Amino acid sequence: MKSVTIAVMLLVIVGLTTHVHAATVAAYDFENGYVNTGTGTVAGQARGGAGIIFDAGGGLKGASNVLLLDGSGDYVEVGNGDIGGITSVITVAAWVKSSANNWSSHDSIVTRGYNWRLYVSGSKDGTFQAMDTTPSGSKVRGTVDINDEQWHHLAGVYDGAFYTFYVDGVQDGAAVAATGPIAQTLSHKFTIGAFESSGAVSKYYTGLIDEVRVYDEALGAADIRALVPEPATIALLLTGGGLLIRRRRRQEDKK
Ligand SMILES: [Ca+2]
Ligand SMILES: [Ca+2]
Repeated sequence: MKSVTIAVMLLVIVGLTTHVHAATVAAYDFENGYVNTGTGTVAGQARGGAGIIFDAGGGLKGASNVLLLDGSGDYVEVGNGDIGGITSVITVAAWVKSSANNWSSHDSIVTRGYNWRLYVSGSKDGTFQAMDTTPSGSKVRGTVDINDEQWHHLAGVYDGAFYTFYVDGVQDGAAVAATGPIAQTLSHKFTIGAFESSGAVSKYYTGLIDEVRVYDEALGAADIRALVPEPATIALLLTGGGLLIRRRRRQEDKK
């Protein structure tokens, strides 16, 4: 019995440390300029005075180079080269830090125009949306204030049946049911920190952005949690896993 318990605990640990299997189509970490370290190869182009600075991190995020956007014409333009094939499911994630965004104008974090977008709306909440999904205009909105000048990890997922939103590795708000394919309008470009549709750029983000990720799969809750390497979270999970195993053993003992 003891060996079974150890084996299950090892599985839990391996599950926590194993990298996500989904294809990371876009990965912009700003450690070597604007290169894409995912499966895609298109480097971003800094526009409007966007720059990269070293940031000491804070909260759950470690220190590293990050994108600095002044809210006045700054963004990173990528285009559609790497991500044209994302048609049915998607995950978009990024770290953000800000206290200065215009929520009513839907300032943008990571977008491909109206094809899909991670942005801010409502009362300072993160929002994720993909177009052409049914019902029309469906989206998921978080409830956590991400406009508090702290680093937050955001992730929006569309799996063909639901939109789900995560803040700092934890699901924020209820999942929203939706179906159908993701829009593929080529004139709406992949951009970081702004929104581009048919050549017109708007909705500039003000603040810091790092570790931008676009996956061509719908990541699950455990995958999202693994993107936020926080010791306390992992300890909590291990405790949870241990409790689960003990409960299961108790149930087995009763049989
Ligand atoms: Ca970085
Ligand atoms: Ca500027």
